Amino acid sequence: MERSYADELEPGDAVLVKGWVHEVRDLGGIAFVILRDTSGKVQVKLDDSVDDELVELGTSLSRESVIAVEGAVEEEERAPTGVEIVPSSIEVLNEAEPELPLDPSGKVDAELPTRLDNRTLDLRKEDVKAIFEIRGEVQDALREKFRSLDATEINTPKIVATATEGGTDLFPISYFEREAFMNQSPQLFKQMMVGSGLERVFEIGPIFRAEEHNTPRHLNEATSIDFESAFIDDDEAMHLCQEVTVAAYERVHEECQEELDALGVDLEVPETPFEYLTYDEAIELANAEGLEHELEWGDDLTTEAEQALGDAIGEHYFVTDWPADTKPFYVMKGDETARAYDMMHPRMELMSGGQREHRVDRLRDEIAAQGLEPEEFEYYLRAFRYGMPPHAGWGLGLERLLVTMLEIDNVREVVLFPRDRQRLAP
Ligand code: AMO
Repeated sequence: MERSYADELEPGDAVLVKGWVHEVRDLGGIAFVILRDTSGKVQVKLDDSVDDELVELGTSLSRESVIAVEGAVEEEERAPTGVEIVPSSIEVLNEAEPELPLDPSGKVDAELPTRLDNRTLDLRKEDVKAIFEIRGEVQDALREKFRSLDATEINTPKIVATATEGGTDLFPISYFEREAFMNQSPQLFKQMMVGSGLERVFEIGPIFRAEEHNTPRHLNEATSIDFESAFIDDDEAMHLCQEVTVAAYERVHEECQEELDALGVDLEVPETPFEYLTYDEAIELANAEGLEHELEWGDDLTTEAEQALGDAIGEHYFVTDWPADTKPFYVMKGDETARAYDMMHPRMELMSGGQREHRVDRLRDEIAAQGLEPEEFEYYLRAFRYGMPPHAGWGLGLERLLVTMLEIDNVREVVLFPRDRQRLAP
């Protein structure tokens, strides 16, 4: 018999359902096994209309064992889903140990490390599962949006020869007889692609950062949504980031109501256009809010400053025209400022990007000015010698997009198996 799911059972059906034992409720004289599958839960009734052997088997099942139940679906007003199954057979496919490391019904809270150590059990909880359903939906929405913008999806190498985002948070690995690194971002490769026949590209993929400290917003392996396009400038790039962000919110708003309910989130699609502040305006506004550590021109925005700005603005916003020294070599620079922009959520930075330096001589000088060896970037610089269009792009953190959208405190919550200073398995 073909398998049926818990959420599609109609009175009168003869069905086979498969899933986990969520709970056994023995009320004496009548008992219920609550079976849970990916679609929901259904009650299996064990009373005197059912074989004694089946009642005995059903009431002795350990929680979270995997079972297959065949039987008849009957209407039952008092059942949570309005129906119940009267079983003709129950087969134990896999028995769970009686002591569970955490409670998948969610009635008893567990600490995050316990949950991450037992992620499969943790993901049986409705709210945790909802996060990853939404994460999948967001990635689908992003791909659809990028494709509607004529961007080609690319996959760039994750084992690389050079750093792109500064040398301190780099993971070295041994690559046969040479030293190599885990990629900090697809930056150099996505730029090379806008000079190829592809012109406009995106990638949703892992980035690796050797962050020394555990924080609720940093991971050592994160997922970056990267975009890069030939023949656009900073304004258009920022506008596209806004559009892509809103497309993700809209999809979740339209398609994920059940998941949002499970998380208790009342999602509002952000209002557009997002506000634009220059860096100068941002530090002035932040200082006016009364910071413990006042910002001086040239400082990066501190967490405290980001919070003050977020409180003052209350919606997504961009910060543009950063001091040249705060930005990497590949961003186009004027005398004092860089044509760089960040997109912020009131809680934290979500995206960084910039108009890129496409003039090879200046790019080489910038690499050297940052204390790096231009020779090591020859593979990248070569692409700029044979026709590189003006271009711009950005990198948006998927985990930060999700935690801000879903009002979650810690980025680890939205990663199946997060990597941080302490955690390398599972
Ligand atoms: P940046 O280093 O600012 O820029 O990264 C872009 C965005 O990626 C996310 N992110 C992270 N999320 C979690 N944990 C981390 N350790 C982490 N590091 C980065 C953030 C951040 O805003 N190449 C440029 C982008 C570009 O210019 O196109 C870059 O990597 O949300």
